[in-house]
Amino acid sequence: MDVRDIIKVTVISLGLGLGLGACASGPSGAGGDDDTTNATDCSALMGIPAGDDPAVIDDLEDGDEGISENGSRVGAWYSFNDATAGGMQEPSDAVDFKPSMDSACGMYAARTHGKGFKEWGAGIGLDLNAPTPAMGQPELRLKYDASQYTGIAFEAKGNVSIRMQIAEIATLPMMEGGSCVPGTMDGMMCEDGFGKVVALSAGWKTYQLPFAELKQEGWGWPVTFDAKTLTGLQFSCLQNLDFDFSIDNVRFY
Ligand SMILES: [Ca+2]
Repeated sequence: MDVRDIIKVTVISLGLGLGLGACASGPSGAGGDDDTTNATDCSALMGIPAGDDPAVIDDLEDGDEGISENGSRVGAWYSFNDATAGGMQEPSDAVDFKPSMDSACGMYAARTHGKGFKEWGAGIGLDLNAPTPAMGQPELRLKYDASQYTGIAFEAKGNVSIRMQIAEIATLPMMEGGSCVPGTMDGMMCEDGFGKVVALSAGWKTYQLPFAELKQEGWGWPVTFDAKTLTGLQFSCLQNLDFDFSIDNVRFY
């Protein structure tokens, strides 16, 4: 942690302590970073506690793996990867997801880093409607109606490009609660959700992705995007990368 970070942390702490917009240093910033012109405007994001805004999916500020329990959503963050032998990802997909203390605004964000994945890569995701199943029942991902919204917004930073992808009933395998029958050939796979690639940078930036701009990649069953049947979101990077990226303030807009 250099001096600038210590100053930042102090500003954040003061901002939180006083109930003011934390890290609201404004577009001019104090650090002289290259990204200040597109820097995240925390003053706009910190004014409304996540629990009071039905559009906020999660700001990570409760420090746990569960998303914000508002907007009738219930689910958790998780890590995933292509399971290459020797691949390393933190947080591991074998344990409950843990937020990191390096945030766009506030205290916590969802960070993942790792290397050694050679098939298709790794990432982190969250479910929008996955209630804890009753004893003995399978864990299913249920649909969430987001048709009142235009798209997904979030803050992110990192050393790679990531693809934000939406899971919906039509791309979710049947065994997980979807309607997709997994095939074995190209063009007949499940989980080819609608998404878009964005290039990240070293400083936090705000990304806003309208549903209308999202596309499937083409290796799975072609389906129709239906904002009434979303099951989750994923943020992933490709294979053969030494990756480190963070996501915060995931929200509908
Ligand atoms: Ca946060």
